[in-house]
Amino acid sequence: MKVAVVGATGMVGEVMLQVLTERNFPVTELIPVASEKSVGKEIEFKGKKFKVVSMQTAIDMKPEIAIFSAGGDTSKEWAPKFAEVGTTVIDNSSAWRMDPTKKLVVPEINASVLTKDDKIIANPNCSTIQMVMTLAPLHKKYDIKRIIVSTYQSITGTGVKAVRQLENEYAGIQGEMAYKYPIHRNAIPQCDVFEDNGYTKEEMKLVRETQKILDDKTIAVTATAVRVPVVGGHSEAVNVEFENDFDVSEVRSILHHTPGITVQDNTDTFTYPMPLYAEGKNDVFVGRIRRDESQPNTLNMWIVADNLRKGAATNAVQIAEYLVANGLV
Ligand code: 11C
Repeated sequence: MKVAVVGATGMVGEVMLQVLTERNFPVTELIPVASEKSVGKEIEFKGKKFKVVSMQTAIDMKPEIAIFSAGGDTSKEWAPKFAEVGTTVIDNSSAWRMDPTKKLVVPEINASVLTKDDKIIANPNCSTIQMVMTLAPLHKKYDIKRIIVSTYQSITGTGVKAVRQLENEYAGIQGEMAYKYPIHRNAIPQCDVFEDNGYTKEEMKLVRETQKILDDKTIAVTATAVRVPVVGGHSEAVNVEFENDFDVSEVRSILHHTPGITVQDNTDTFTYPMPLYAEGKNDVFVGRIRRDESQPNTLNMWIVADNLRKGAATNAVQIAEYLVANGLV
């Protein structure tokens, strides 16, 4: 496969190259793409050096697959141009996710919706992916009515500028701010911009994307997304009310048998997921699984994943793997 990685020099792009290598994705020719100021720079992939090219050069090379991690505006402008030359685009931005003509895919859940005609495929938001990975098998069995989620999100979700802000604050250096407030020793109850309803865009992604991926508009979701000074991954406290009752040990067993999920749940041994240990891993980790004793048919869980891996690069590469395995590219 001739594969273009758009945004190859960014935080997600770098992890993308790692994941493509680790999973031995059949890349016969790598085309790293980045903004004009990075054109000509060299990046390393599988021990070889590759020169970063411009968007137009990459389109002229007609890759079979282009994985985009370059922001919504870039994707809106350039993804259709790749699609026009026959490239299948897997896009990490929010540009196409809620477009009814585009599929929003977490391979373990709904890869079967993909066809050869899907030339722009949307990768969901990181905080949505880890939540639906855990909820999809439970929805199938117990039927979800309502989800209340509070997130504790890694600064890597904002990008390299936020990592620099935290490092500067540790070192006591006054530098460029990614956030309106200090992040060191803080928790900022704002991820992304505010919408008219008083929720942030990140919170509304959890609502809209969950309903689209689980293909069920009746699922009620309410979210509070918070940025914390953590780098390893996003954590989520999820309270989920089902139509039907469940057995907690059966819930644990269902999750234990779900590919892509690791259950870490033992109060005797103080075992539960934490972002420090999720960093660099492809799985979604779940623990603190317990009944909400305040109302019927309701469960509490704590879900953690590396937002740059399963929340972005790994999910995108898994989509590419599905396309190849099923002859869709
Ligand atoms: C964050 N979830 O942690 C965001 C980053 O819609 O793809 C990814 C934004 C997106 O801030």
